Formats: sequence, structure tokens, C-alpha cells
Amino acid sequence: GGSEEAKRRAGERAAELVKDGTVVGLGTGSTAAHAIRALGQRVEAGLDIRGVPTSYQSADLAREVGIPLTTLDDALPDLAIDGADQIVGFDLIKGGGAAHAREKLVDSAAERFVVVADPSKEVEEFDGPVPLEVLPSARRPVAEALEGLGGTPELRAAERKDGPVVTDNGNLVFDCEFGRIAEPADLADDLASIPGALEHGLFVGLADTILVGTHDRVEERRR
Ligand code: DER
Repeated sequence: GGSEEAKRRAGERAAELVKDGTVVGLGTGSTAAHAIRALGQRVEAGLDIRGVPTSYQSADLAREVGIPLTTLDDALPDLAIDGADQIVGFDLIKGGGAAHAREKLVDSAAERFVVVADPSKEVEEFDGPVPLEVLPSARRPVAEALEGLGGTPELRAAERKDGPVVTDNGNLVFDCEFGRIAEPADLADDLASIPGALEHGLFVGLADTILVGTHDRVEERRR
């Protein structure tokens, strides 16, 4: 649909920012996938880069388009490209693809973190659910802690598998509704302190550049 064109424009613009001889963090989701495909074309034309994937999905796509892969053990990315579910200023809610644990690791380790999105992602104030990756044995205490914070946690059910989604890391996912989130930094601190909640989807103060595609151009915001 329309937003696919916008996602493609944003992803392709992000791929243009990648310099020869660098390490690139490869985000997860359909918008980041446009950047990965565009990078594959640049690699075919001679660009020398190594990609650090954030999921099976991004690793498999990178291999498919010929991007050599490496890991954080080898190098920290010079630039990471990743999508978002909601954007307020330079803060994000991520985790729609249940990849936010490794995404936050790679995105925050990168020298520069570039977000790619279509206009539907930009909101005045966060009001979406916050995904959390949860240790399977921690379901009950984490749910109680989230309810104690005023949240309504829901275990993410798989679609083509019976039972819950299991992440690339072998954990479960809660989507937790908090209504409108006026102070994302405070909520992020609260969520980060829950034992067994391995990673939450609030990316506060991490993004350096936001690229929002539209039907005919890309709007760029730099911190
Ligand atoms: O899981 C994530 O955080 C992804 O980046 C994501 O939710 C954005 O997905 P999309 O680019 O397919 O909308």
C-alpha cells in the first residue's frame, strides 16, 4: 500500500548513508528490510561492508542479498538502521516484531542510530502497547509487576504455532498496555528494574536520525 512506498523511500535513503568499509547494524521489520535490500544492491556494485543482524529475519535477508555478516564480538556498528512502531520526537516504541532485545543491543552500540519509518508511526504521545521480552519462568512475577505499574500485560500469542510467540532468544513476549505514556523515560526505568523482564520496547534517547518516507520524498530529522 501507500505506506509501503513510504517505507521503501525511507529504507533506501538510509542505505545511502552507509559508507564504504564500515559495519552496519541491520534492523528487523519491513521498513528496515528495504534498507537491507538496497544495501545488497550496493554490495553487488562493490560496497565493502559487514552487517550485524538483529534477528533471524534480518540475518536471512542479508545473506539472501549478499551482505557479509559479522557480530558485535568482532566490531561495534558505525551506523545502525532500524524501524519503529511509534515515534515521539527521538524516542521510540519498538518490538512489534519481537526482536527488540537484540535490536536495542545493536542500535545502542552503533555510533549512529538511524530510524526508518512511514508517517503512520509518528504520534504526539505514546499510546501503544510496550512489548517486553520475558524469561519464560518469570511470566507470573513479571505480569504482577507490570500490573503494579498500572499496565495490562498480555502474553503474545503466535499465529502459525499453537501457544505463545517464542523469541529468537527462546523467551516469551508480553505486550503491555499503559494507555497514554506521558513520561516514557520514567516508565523505561521502571520496566528495566523488573527481574525476569529481559528487555522492554521503549527506546528512549537512542535515535540520532529519523527518516520518515512519504509518497514522494523523505523527511530527515537529526538530533
Ligand atoms: O520490531 C520492531 O521493532 C520493528 O522495527 C518494527 O516493529 C517495525 O516494523 P515495520 O518496519 O515492519 O513497521
